[in-house]
Amino acid sequence: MKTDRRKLLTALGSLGALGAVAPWAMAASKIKPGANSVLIAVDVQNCFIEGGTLPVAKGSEVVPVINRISAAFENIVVTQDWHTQGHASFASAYGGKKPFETTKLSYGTQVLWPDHCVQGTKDAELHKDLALPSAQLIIRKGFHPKMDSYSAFMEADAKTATGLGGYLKQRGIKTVFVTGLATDFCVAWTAMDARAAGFEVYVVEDACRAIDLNGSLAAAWKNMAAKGVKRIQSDDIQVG
Ligand code: VGL
Ligand code: ZN
Repeated sequence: MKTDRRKLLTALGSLGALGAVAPWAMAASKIKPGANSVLIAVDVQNCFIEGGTLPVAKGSEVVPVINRISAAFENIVVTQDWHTQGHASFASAYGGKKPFETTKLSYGTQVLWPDHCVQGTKDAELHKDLALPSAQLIIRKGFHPKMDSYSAFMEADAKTATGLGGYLKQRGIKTVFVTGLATDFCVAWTAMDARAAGFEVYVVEDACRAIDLNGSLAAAWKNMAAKGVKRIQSDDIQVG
């Protein structure tokens, strides 16, 4: 009886040891971005950070997360929301409209925003701590005065391409990891359009922050899941 018990304890001990090994063993199951993967850092600009014109709550928290995981990527693309003055997505362009109300434009319903990310302004610059020196392309979007572009692939009419899809395809990219601001607008639309263009798509949740307007965050995750976008955490990625 006594020895059986000791045997049992020894067996449990080995299980414990196995348990200790588990995190190491699990490293093998992390996602390792390959030469045909790209990291997209969406709109990590002053406008979307505390102190900017359209601040996303805790927006600056994405910066260290994106910087950290960037070491896992050979290919990096950065986007910038890049509006003309008096852009059609600005509430100020319409008499009697306030920010966060909507209006109908030729391509459908447009949320109206405070003036933000105007071309060439400090507000439209990338966050000073975003450290992605190996990024190969900066793609600017939303520059047509009468049309918005949340997505880095397709403008709001769903017909006008930014060129990013062609660029990535010509470079042999198959898998896209989306990070940045804001989860429920530019990140979500970029991720869904990447799927529509045939890429495998991951959104790195803790490398994004949301605006969350009238339930837009929950709706965005639902719509992304329906299109086959995979939701992961930065810790799921093998870095180094
Ligand atoms: C964005 C609202 C308006 C974004 C851009 O980057 O998510 N949101 N313009
Ligand atoms: Zn915008």
